Amino acid sequence: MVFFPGIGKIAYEGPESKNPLAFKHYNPSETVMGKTMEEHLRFAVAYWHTFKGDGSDPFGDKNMIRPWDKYKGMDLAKARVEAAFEFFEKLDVPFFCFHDRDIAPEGDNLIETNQNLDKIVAMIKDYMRTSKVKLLWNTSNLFTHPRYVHGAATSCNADVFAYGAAQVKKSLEIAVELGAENYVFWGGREGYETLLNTDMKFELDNLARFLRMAVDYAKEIGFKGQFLIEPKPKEPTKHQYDFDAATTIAFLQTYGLKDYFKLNIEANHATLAGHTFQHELRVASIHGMLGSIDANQGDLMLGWDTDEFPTDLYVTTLAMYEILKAGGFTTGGINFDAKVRRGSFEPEDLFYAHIIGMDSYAKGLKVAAKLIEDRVIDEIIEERYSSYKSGIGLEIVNGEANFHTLEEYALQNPVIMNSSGKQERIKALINQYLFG
Ligand code: XUL
Ligand code: CO
Repeated sequence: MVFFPGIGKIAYEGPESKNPLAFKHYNPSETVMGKTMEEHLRFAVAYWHTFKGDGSDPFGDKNMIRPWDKYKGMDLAKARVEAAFEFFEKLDVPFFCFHDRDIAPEGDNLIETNQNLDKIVAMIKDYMRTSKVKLLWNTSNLFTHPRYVHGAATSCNADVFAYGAAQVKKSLEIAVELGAENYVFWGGREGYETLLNTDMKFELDNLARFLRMAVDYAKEIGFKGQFLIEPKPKEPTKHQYDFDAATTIAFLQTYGLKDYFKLNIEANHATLAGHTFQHELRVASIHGMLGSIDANQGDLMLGWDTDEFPTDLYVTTLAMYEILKAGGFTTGGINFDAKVRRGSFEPEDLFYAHIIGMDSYAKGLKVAAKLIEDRVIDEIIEERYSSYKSGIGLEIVNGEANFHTLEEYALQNPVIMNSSGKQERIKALINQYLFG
């Protein structure tokens, strides 16, 4: 069956095109800094928002028009796979991502649930044989089912810990089966609602135990992909343990797990944590832990995860700047953890949303590459810290200074000259690169 009739392959038509179903900036084969755009950006469609999102919110029932909705149960799961691969091909996107429960429904027990998964995984594998689309990452949904009310690895109930472990075990086997390039841990309900009933230290110890078991099992079954943790500060819990990049890195370091993980940084999670996306990318990057990104954007007027498709060119440019500076993606990529608005309920809106997201990142990539090639920001930074290149600054950096020598120096230099940070001048430069 054709799920998106009337829509052909989305082609690159250039910045002047008036065709809403064409790329204006994303030209997969165009080379930027020695790699094609397709290789740089490694776009992925998020299965949950695009093929399961129904538009429902706390105030309204589902309203999305989806051609696969006439099916039920496993037939619906199969129809979604068909629709997904049609969508991937038409959009010419090289990757996708899913949670276990996105692709197949839960059965009456774990055995039945895993049998459902096996059927759909076999079908996906079959599609992947003839398609160029690969699995950027998969993950386990350890938050929707009522059993996860108090979390999974950090639940107060050991039976829930065990069930979550069984679920991740199965997901890792699926990751091997489908050749996933990464496996993501987003701490769904790993956090707390109130410290009055929470043993925080014990829950963190358990989270580390859980992750250690995952590392061991991945080794046992030969999973070669990269483990990623996706920080988020709140929602659904009041306080999520993987609050932000710095907290997550400190946690991994404390428990001796740092070498086994990188981070999947999500734009909207960064802003919920009170950081810019660029900040979170920089923190991950300077610790050598920038793995992948979930590309979306929040609404600064709203305090929750709105998961909008990315359209803000300033943000996409600075994100691509950080990613290029970190050496670009290796196993990671750009996953659109984004959903169309409730008002955008027609199937075609799924295409418009991905096109603007892909174009926004393609434009961001081009501008960021130009900023790097012209050494615009590099020169500003070099100049700004130049006092550490010689004299007393170099002595500090080389470990040749101490409080005695620094006091002696300060006594001889009573007049200190500072230079302007030139923030407005720098932003003007970036605007020139963005808008020509
Ligand atoms: C939730 C979120 C998740 C993860 C995968 O805010 O971002 O969809 O990306 O579990
Ligand atoms: Co996400």
